[in-house]
Amino acid sequence: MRLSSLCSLAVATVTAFAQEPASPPQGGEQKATGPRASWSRIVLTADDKPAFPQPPAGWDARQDGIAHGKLSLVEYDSKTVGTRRRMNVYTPPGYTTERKYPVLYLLHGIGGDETEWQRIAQTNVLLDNLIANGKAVPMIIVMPNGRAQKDDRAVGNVFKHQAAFAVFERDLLDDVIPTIESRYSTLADREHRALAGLSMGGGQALNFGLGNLERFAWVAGFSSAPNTRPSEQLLTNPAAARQLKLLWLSCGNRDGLIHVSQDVHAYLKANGVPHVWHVTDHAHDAAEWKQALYHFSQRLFR
Ligand code: FER
Repeated sequence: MRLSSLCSLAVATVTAFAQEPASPPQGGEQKATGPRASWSRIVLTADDKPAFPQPPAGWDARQDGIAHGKLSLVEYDSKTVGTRRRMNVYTPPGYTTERKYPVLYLLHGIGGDETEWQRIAQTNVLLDNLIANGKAVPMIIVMPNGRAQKDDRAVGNVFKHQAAFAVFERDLLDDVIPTIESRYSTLADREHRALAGLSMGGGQALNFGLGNLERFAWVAGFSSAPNTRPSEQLLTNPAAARQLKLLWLSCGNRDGLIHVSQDVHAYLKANGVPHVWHVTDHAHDAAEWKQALYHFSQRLFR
């Protein structure tokens, strides 16, 4: 599926299949402990502003005069799903087994798969440019398929795949990460392992990252979807989040899901948990996620 059509598809699908209210609920009024509302009226607060400037010219253009990393579609046997699954892996320019690299696990949205990040953000181009300019640490980026079910293609009513997005916690921890750490030259400790995602993948990254602080020291939700656990369940012990090197929330101010991230930001702020809250003028779209990855990846593993 083309991501450019995801937003309208998601809205249409929610209306058609998920029995969401025909008129959106009032933003900011949903209870933090109940299931999260879906697309809602946008109510912005004074905190909802950019933490970073717009990327400079050329940031997303392929440059010929620099060293390039490599993309590989990697197969692995998933004990969790009982099938052979695929992930897209970026290795940085000059990747060598004589060094060990930190790893960013980067998760897609509800209509995506292991190819989505590459298609919408040209992950390799962004990272090649940042690494060439010394703005990002050379890292491996793993883009798995977050729909942990036997047929993991993004076809049909993708909102029916929500349970599989939760099952993916086991696939990630028990299958994906061990596969990567056995086949690549990695720094295999929490301080060199990051988890981020967009929308449905943002919810996964927050749920799994904050639920497994002993595994991840860098956690980011981009435009996180309503699969994000209510804040009190997401982070039962706010003091424990101080072990994180970076906790990141970002969203576009034209995104009807911004209430999800606003709730988490408010909870973190009320509990004194350090985090980034980066709000741009984008909607629930690729432009938002691309610049989020650009800014987030520069702050990783430092
Ligand atoms: C929802 C609306 C949107 C939802 C998920 C999404 C789980 C995900 C959107 C995306 O990944 O782009 O109500 O519920």
